[in-house]
Amino acid sequence: MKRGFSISPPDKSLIRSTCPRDCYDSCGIIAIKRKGQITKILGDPEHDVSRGALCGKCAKAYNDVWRDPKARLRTPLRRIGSKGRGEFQPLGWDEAIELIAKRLKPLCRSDQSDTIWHCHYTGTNSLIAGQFPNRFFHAIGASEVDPDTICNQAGQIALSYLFGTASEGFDPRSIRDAKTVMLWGVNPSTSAPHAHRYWFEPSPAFKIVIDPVRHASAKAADLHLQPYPGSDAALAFGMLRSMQEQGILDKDYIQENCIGWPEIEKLLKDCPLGWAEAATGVAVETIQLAARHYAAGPSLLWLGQGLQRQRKGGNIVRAIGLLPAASGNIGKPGAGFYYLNGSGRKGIDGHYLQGTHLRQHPGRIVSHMDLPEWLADPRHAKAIFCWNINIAASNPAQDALRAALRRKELFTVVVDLFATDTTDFADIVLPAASFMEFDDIVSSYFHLTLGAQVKLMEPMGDSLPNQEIFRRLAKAFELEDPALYESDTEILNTLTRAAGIQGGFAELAECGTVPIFADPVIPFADGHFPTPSGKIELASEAAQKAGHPLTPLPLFDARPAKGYLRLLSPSSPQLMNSSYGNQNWLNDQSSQQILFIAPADAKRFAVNPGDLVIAKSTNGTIPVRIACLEDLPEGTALAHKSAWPKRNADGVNINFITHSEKADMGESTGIHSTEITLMPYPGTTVS
Ligand SMILES: Nc1nc2c(c(=O)[nH]1)N[C@H]1C(S)=C(S)[C@@H](COP(=O)(O)OP(=O)(O)OC[C@H]3O[C@@H](n4cnc5c(=O)[nH]c(N)nc54)[C@H](O)[C@@H]3O)O[C@H]1N2
Ligand SMILES: Nc1nc2c(c(=O)[nH]1)N[C@H]1C(S)=C(S)[C@@H](COP(=O)(O)OP(=O)(O)OC[C@H]3O[C@@H](n4cnc5c(=O)[nH]c(N)nc54)[C@H](O)[C@@H]3O)O[C@H]1N2
Ligand code: SF4
Ligand SMILES: [Mo]
Repeated sequence: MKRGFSISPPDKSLIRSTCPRDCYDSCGIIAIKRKGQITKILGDPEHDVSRGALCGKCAKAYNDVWRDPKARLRTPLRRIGSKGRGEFQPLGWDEAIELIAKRLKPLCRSDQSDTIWHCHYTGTNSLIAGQFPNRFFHAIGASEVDPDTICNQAGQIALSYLFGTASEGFDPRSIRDAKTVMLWGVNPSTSAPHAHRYWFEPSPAFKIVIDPVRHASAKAADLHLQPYPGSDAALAFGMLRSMQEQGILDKDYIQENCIGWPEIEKLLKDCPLGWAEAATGVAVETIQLAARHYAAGPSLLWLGQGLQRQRKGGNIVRAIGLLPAASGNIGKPGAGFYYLNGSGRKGIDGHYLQGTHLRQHPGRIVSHMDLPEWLADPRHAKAIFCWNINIAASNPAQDALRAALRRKELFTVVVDLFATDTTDFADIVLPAASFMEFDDIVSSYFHLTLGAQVKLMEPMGDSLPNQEIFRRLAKAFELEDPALYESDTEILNTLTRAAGIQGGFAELAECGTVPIFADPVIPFADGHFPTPSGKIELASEAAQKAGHPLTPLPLFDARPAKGYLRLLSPSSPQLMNSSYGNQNWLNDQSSQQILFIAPADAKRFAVNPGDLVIAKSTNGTIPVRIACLEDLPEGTALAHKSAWPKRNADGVNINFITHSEKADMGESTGIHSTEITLMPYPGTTVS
């Protein structure tokens, strides 16, 4: 497994590590160290994904704000101004931990530990820093904001009804056997730049992209289908109907592996291609062509996470999931679908990592979409911890959320690397060490690999890795379970050995990244699916029992009413969610929220590129700067997600107008179904 590189001259050393951002790529990193100091962070030239370069955003930030003592939080802080203003004074760790324990231990003792909330996601996606703190919250019986409801839960549930799991995706290496690759509602050119450049773009397979936005991955495709947002279930049924008409359904595969096909066939009667065109805006011939290429296979299908952040996102993913089943594009080389690749497949035991066994007094679990309401209620919320998350930038319906965070009695603790919009609301801020400052493991959710995150430098100031912070809290809370104090070394070795790396973490660190399987894995090759019936459940009684339709349905959203635009707010190429929102070069460019619209819509609203206008939704209004984009269909607006509101000239970002309406499954976000209208900026004469 060894991969050598020369280390010379003697004052210079190279250290391998892995990028732990919430990103499909999981790039390999090389740190150059001279005289004990990191001088440069680069992409590892020998790494299969990064091939010598990190993405632009990390290449900049890891050599700038992430290592800049002036930008980083270096000591615990205690609030001295009013909530939201970000005025603090420094504290020592002992004092900070004691203040928290003093305030919260009485709640635990008086059976009110479920009024202590914790809210976390993937600010760092490494295994220990990303999951160990759950042990503390399980042990005290805290309530949890259901993490995936901010991101991808609807799709997970939809795919679980069909296939029994959402986390056994295709192995990206199987692209070598694929004749067609179809990307549906995912934009790797932004959200997985290396997968776009080295995996998708150069593939000789026939490439189909289905996305309302003609982004760079769509431009690199052989065929781009540009449906109206929220109409994809109708498109999937249109493609199925076309396969039926062309006689290219895989009836043997359906017969052997699926239950519920007769119910789908009944639905297909009402899905003529003319109807699909009217519902989706995609021409009949294009639907036929896509259906032909996809069904012929072998075909890979990548279902994006953007796709399911829709009002009917669960139904959409479930409907698209019919395609690999009905065309037999599963369980053979070069075929399969992908949404997420879970670390469980690599031998990682999530229950062990998170200490599920510690959960003796389960608190509540509520959706991010309901967070403002819960936080606003003094009976149910007395305290909240936010760690690995920046809710005051990235959650929808900011006005309501911020009003709740401003509540005086809500004791708020925020753990982060930087002074974010969320730390501004904290009573106590705890400084986290960055991924460069401790060892950990990165389990890619695209590639079937594990990567070593290796300590490159000492923690900045007094900052500590998440896991150490929660060990200290456990001690102050006088908790006894040894799992709360397990050392990093022990966990790292347990995890690597469970994944089959016999030399433990040291061996992984030497290699950088290792593939867990020597050859491309073909999921479901044995025809067994972890559903109640063991087959693909095109019709699912489990779904029906949970209050959903028995099968996916050929539904599509109505177009926005006259004068309204559907707002998509996906990943920005320059930000990682809200991370890097404090890079100065970014803020110089985007100090006002940019709203892209189609030229025809600019004409309709009588606005010009560069105009400042007010964008209004049911959740509020913000000033936006108009830009025109030919790549958008009429009636659709695009604004990238999660710039730092406080770095914006107006103190806002797009999430001040996105709504918190839930998708149809998993109480998950339906953020891309927000509708907006445009109004004149006060003092201007836009019509
Ligand atoms: N409008 C709109 N909004 C969206 C979305 C959308 O599509 N549209 N997408 C949503 C999605 S998919 C997601 S995942 C969310 C995520 O949104 P965010 O919560 O903004 O996610 P990140 O920026 O990845 O990380 C959050 C914080 O973790 C911090 N962090 C990094 N490393 C560490 C560490 O080691 N310890 C600690 N304690 N903190 C660390 C970072 O500094 C950062 O402030 O945004 C959601 N918001
Ligand atoms: N640069 C960068 N990379 C990131 C992130 C980031 O913020 N910046 N965030 C990370 C995170 S947390 C996540 S979850 C992933 C998400 O990455 P992706 O899975 O790529 O998801 P998004 O970027 O949210 O949106 C992808 C596409 O979904 C499309 N879409 C929206 N609605 C519909 C619809 O109704 N139908 C169809 N067909 N398409 C639709 C949007 O137009 C967009 O092009 O990216 C990760 N990578
Ligand atoms: S954010 Fe993604 S693309 Fe950028 S360096 Fe990290 S893993 Fe690579
Ligand atoms: Mo996400």
